[in-house]
Formats: sequence, C-alpha cells, structure tokens
Amino acid sequence: MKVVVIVGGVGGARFLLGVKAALGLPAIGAAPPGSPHQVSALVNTGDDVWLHGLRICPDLDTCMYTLGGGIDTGRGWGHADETWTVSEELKAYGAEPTWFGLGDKDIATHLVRSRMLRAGYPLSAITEALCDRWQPGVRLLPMSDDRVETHVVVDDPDDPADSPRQKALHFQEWWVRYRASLPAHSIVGVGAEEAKPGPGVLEAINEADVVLLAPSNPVVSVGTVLAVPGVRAALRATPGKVVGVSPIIDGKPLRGMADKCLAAIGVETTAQGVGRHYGARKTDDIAPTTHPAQPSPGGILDGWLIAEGETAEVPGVDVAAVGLLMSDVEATAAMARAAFALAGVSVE
Ligand code: FO1
Repeated sequence: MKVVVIVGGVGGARFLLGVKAALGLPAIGAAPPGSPHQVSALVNTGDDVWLHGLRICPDLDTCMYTLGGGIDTGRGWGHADETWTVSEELKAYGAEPTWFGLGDKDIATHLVRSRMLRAGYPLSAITEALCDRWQPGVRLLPMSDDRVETHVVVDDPDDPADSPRQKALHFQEWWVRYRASLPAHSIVGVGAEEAKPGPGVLEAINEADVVLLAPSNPVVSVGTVLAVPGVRAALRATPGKVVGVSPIIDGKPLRGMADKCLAAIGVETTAQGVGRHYGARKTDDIAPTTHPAQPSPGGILDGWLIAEGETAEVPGVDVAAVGLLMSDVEATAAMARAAFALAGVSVE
C-alpha cells in the first residue's frame, strides 16, 4: 500500500513512527526489503532558516532523526547525547543569534546540507543523501526545493507599547526566541506563490492509496505544505482517501502552540474549527440548506479523526473519535490504524 503523510516537525515525526508500526514496519530504521508498503512524508520546509551561515531544516531533521533513531526524545528535536561546545564558543564571540540551540552533532548535518546547497544540489537530493545515513524507513520529500519561509507579523517588541510598528519575524525567532508570546497579526509563507512542489510530491499524492494529515500545526506545518501551488489540487483529485488527524485534545493543542497560529488566521482552536478549516473534499453531497457553514473552497478531507471526548460536525466529512495522545509508538499505531479504517483501507 502507498501511504502519503503530510507532516511538520515533532508531532508529525512521532505520528510517522505510529504509521510505520501500524503497517507492520519497524518504527525506527529502514523497512525490510520487499515490504509491500511504501510511506512518503511530504515535509514542511517553511520553518527552514539560515543561521550562522548554515541552512537549518528543523522539520526534515526532526523526521530524519526521529525515524532514524537519533532524536533527543526529551526535546523532540536535535540529536540525542548532544554537546553544545560550538554554541558556547559562538556565544563567547557574541555571534548572534544565541537564542537558537545548535548542538555540535546537529551542526554536522547543517554543514553537510549547506555545503551541498552551495554546490548546487537541490534540497530533495540533499535530504536523500542525509537519509542514506539515517535510514528513516520512509521517503522524506521536502514540500518544495524552492525557498519558502514562514514569517510572522507582530508588533515590534522594541517599540513603545502604545505606538508599535509592525514587523515580520522569521518563524523561528517568533517561535524560539519569543515562544510565540507576541500576538501574530498574520502568518505569511514568503515565496510560497512561486514555489514548485518538490520532486515526487505530486506523484506521491496521485499514486497514494491513502493520504494522512499528521496532527501537526494546521497553520505553519500542514498549512504551509498545502500552500505550495498544485498540492491542494492534487489532494482534491487523488483517488485515495484523504484523512486528517486533529491536533486538538481537550480543546487545546497538545504541544506546539498551534492555538497562537490558529488565532492568527481566525480559526477556532477546536476539532470542528480545524476540520472545517481543512474543508470537505466532496461538497456535492452537502445540501446548502442543511449546513450554514459553507465548506471552504478547495476542501481536502474525506475523513477527520478527532480526540475521544471531542465533537465535530464537518459537513461532507466522516468524523470518528479515538484516543489521540501519542504517548508511545503503540498508542500512535492505534491512531494510524483508526485513520486507515476511516479511509476504508485494510492494513492487515
Ligand atoms: N526549538 C526550540 O524551542 N529551541 C531551540 O533552541 C531549537 C533549536 C533547534 C535546532 C534544530 C532543529 O532542527 C530544531 C530546533 N528547535 C528548537 C525546534 C524547532 O524550532 C521546531 O521544532 C520547528 O521549527 C517547529 O516544528
């Protein structure tokens, strides 16, 4: 079976562990040769950033380390058993920014990637080369080889509170330096309009038996992938079912401050709000009189998996409720199996 998963960072990587386990694949490491299943992850690259002359791709690296067995499970990002010697030296030089943690081992990944970028390799080829070492057991496909960067428009924190000018911060500065504490007036994918889907992205969607939206941040992770021209249309046309997994548990995002991002685009932080934001793929069977909320144009969902205890009415979309806490691989595998069931595919 061909499974496509649209993912961001920490939550998406954890979800991929469960998808692999649900398919009978080892959660960590390469799939055994001759496996009947192929998992392709379409990974958000809008969080990517140049820092200290290095190109850092947090979501690609988080997926690569998590699925390759090298992640620091406590932080959810970066290498396990990390040391911070280079970062301390950079701080001693006063080399800004000092608010972004770069571990010594992690820096090796960024050095290899930056050197290959400067040699003219596209991000997709670089990712394939890095994965040759890590063997994540899924194809990690950057959503685009073109530069797309998520920027967040806030009131300039250095201005007087009563007369702030607006300022666009790179997502990482808003997220890491300010912990998303500055209210976001808008969130912009710089370069998204001109970006082309990365190699293999549209083909993976068109050939998929099922497409899953991971419980990643619906705005800055899944939303950024959907904003790459051609992706949304491919999702609306693919013969496979499209099933999303809600990132909301007990009315709030489990991690990742998605509520701050949803507020910025005027979507309520509920399973129903996010489900309607993604929208129904099939709108022909929705009688306009029965549902006041018109499905969003270009909706992509056939199924919406929400946390038990939540309710959601998403016109035109099949909704099911299960436990959505990714407390361990088995719990996450159960979520993936529920998503496959909602998509009407059997993985036994
Ligand atoms: N997140 C933090 O909260 N603090 C950090 O210092 C930090 C450093 C970092 C370095 C490499 C990397 O791949 C990820 C890193 N992250 C850090 C996480 C990252 O900001 C987020 O995981 C994603 O951008 C959101 O999905």
